[in-house]
Amino acid sequence: MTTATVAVLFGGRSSEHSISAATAGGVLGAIDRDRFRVIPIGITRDGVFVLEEDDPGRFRLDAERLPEVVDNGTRVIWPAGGGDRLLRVRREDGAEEALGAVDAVLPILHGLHGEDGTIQGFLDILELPYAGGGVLDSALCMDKHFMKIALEAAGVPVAPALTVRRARWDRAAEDVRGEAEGLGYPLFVKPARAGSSVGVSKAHDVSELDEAMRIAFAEDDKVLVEKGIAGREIEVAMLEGRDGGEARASLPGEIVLTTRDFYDFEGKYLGGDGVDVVCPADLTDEETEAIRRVGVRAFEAVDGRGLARVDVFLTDDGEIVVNELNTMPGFTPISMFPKCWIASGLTYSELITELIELGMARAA
Ligand code: G1L
Repeated sequence: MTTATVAVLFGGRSSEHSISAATAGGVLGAIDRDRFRVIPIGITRDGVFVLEEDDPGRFRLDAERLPEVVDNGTRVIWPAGGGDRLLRVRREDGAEEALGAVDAVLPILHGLHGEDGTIQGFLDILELPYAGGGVLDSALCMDKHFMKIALEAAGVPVAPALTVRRARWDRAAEDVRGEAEGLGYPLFVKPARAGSSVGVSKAHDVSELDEAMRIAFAEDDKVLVEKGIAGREIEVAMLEGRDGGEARASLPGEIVLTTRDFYDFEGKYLGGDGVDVVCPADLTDEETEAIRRVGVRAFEAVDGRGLARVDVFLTDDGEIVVNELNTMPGFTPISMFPKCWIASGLTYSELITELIELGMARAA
């Protein structure tokens, strides 16, 4: 078997720096070492690319301290472009060393410069193959306003919503309150471009709307006010098709809330208290197939590449409404995306292999 060299990129200038580092630790531990030689590249909170040790244990989440990429004095030197794939490192003493030709990059990054299409564009310019979403789907899905436009245009059912810019809220809040009333409470108020439920809250009536807007505007100056859809929260994991074939949908999973009002940041990352991630979800065969079809349509609507998690609501009437797509879903073995593929017959290691191979095949 030939081995490919994979640069694993993690950390970065994001509030989820540590989640990214801990996820990378898990990936370093699970990646198939018979097939891949790994070059771990950390990005500090200041945006410096440093060469990391190839040690999965360094970035464990269960430690007392959250894992963190620190400036160790090394500097990663990216290839020069034009087909050059040689990655190098400059050591603290100024000596430069070749690390090898990179066959694929695995970007495990969130937020700013992570999942917004910018790192993907950087890698496109360097002509380095990479796993996961491309420029367009990443950028589209980063912005809930534009994601919804793409889904609606493709005829994919989404929750009715209005987009409110800060200038309008400051100028004409009363008009916005009226339009919100028209959508009908409860409403979800979300920053357009913050990930992982940060700044999201639920307003049960107009008295709660102003506070929800204040919380959302603290994260972004564009906010979505969305009709709350009563239903089960079902998620389906998408993988790009192989050899030009149709995208593949996993068995759907379900976010089962036990004590929380909705699946917020704390529920997602800070312990499973009040939330269960279940896959496969308890669904009829018809429901399962309908959800998988919606997953494929949503993935195609945003020109999905590599992977995406498609989150939907399943209403009591059996209606499927797409809530959102996430091109950088949680990716520890207990996160929904891997869980769904594990339930569908892949191992965590095989899933990593598949994502890297899809990236390399796309570039070929
Ligand atoms: F494998 C992919 F597609 F490259 C990939 C990369 C990153 C899948 C999922 C993720 N997820 C994350 O990076 C994160 C959610 C852990 C970022 Cl904090």
